[in-house]
Amino acid sequence: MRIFDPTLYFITDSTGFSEEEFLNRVDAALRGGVTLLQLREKNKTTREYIDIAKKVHKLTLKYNVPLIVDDRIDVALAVGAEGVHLGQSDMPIDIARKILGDDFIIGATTKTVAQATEAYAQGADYLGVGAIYPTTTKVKTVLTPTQTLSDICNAVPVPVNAIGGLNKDNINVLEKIKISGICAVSAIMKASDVQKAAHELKKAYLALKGDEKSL
Ligand code: TZP
Ligand code: MG
Repeated sequence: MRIFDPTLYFITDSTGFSEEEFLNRVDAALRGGVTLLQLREKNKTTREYIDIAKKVHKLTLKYNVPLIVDDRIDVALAVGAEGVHLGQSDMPIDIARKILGDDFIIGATTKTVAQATEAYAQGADYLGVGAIYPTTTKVKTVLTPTQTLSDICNAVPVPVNAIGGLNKDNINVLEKIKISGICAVSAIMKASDVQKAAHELKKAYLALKGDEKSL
């Protein structure tokens, strides 16, 4: 079963935090109501990635939030994570689907309608599209026009999440676009009160979509 709620998709970044502080922040974000969590590590060895993934998975399981591992299907399998997120340079979605089976959540980064329809046809369960705004998070990306985001939403039946520089004060550009949720790194990870930041971002998004009842 691949049931997940993409409403508030928190993507972690451990840069600059001790492990204890990082895990405390992940826990606070979960308390604040994130509905999906991606562990994103770019500079760890495989062993380090597995070690932190196990610890994060313990937390996500406590809140019944699926854990998605960025880039690495081996790490996702090793820790029994619920999913993996694959970019355009990572393992192709159809091959990942063959390896991981039907129960695994597989997400894909796409920046064009062509990439989106291909990822969907190959078995992606959701798409991440952006960057909507410039971001301070370390990532190789370009800005994606909101029109392209909208076109992608209309082109595929799976959930599409907006990503990139999003915070509670700038998501209004997404109001009329048929996204299923938003992704955020810094707005949650670097907040002085992580739990509150997650809660307020979710509240702002649900208000924008006229769905405050879901809070
Ligand atoms: N892909 C496109 S933008 C981005 C990724 C991983 C980073 C988003 O981070 P932030 O801090 O929410 O702008
Ligand atoms: Mg990636």
